[in-house]
Amino acid sequence: MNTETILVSELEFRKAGEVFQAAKDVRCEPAPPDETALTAAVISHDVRAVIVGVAPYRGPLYQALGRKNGAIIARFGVGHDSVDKLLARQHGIVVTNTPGVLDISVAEHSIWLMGCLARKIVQLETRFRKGEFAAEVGTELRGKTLGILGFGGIGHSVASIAHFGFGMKVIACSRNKPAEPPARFGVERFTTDAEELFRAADIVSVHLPANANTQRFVNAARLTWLKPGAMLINTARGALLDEEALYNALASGRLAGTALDVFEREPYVPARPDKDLRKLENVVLTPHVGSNTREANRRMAESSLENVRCFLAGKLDRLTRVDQP
Ligand code: 8YV
Repeated sequence: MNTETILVSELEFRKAGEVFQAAKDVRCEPAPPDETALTAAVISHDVRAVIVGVAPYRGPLYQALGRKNGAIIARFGVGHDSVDKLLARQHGIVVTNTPGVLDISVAEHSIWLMGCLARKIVQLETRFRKGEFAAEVGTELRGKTLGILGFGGIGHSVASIAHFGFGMKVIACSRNKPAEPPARFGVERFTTDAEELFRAADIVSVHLPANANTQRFVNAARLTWLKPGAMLINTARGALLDEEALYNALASGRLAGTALDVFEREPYVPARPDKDLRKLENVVLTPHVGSNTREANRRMAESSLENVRCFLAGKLDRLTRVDQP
């Protein structure tokens, strides 16, 4: 029997090469992530399974995979806004993700960003390297209110670390009532009303999924609900935030600081050249690395590969599917 080939987008292949190379029952091949090149590779290798990162797939890939009698797009990661589920269904393609396995990594990154903002680590370090030995007054986290917008697995982990580790008061907001009591994760107040969260928080950390309902959820109007001097962190998706409105809130001094790991356009391109977040001092920026740890990369590789293996074995009930409406 021929060993089935799975195409893995290059960055993800590099992140967990040891997992993909160790697979013996399937042959994992790195492939370029952009849609045109990946589509060409799907056709030339005649594959029905791809493992992909966050690059967007809008059309040709589905047609190419749809030529097979059943195919799978397996996300290496949890967010699946980059995959068009409607198109996938129309072409008989299953879409899966890897929930849970990266929660701790993204949560820890959110916490490090919060620490950088609270103690102005980046400004201090930048000046230090320029030869200045100049202090900045920071803020303690203990007793401050952290608003967690979006209370899934990552939000749960951030809440636990912030409350049980730093003694923060945590308020969490989600459209859905949580399955487990929020107090178990250190949440003092749970609400379905985002305005309540924005008005109460000293720091807001965004953990919503990106979809049609959450597009630019953090917009100019909602930013005005924040207390003067509040801080905002986004490690979820750039699409959740209006970057121009955020720039204005920071430049006017209304917000004390922001830390972003995700952007409306990646690699980052400012919303407008005169609204470049990189020009502001009170901003900490990282290049979408929240989940990028050795541990989470390995788990995402194993989990995405497991989805593909189950798909190929016809065990569809074992998949973490996200293509259903
Ligand atoms: C990427 C992410 O999947 O899980 C997500 O939704 O945004 C990331 O973890 C990962 O970086 C792809 O390599």
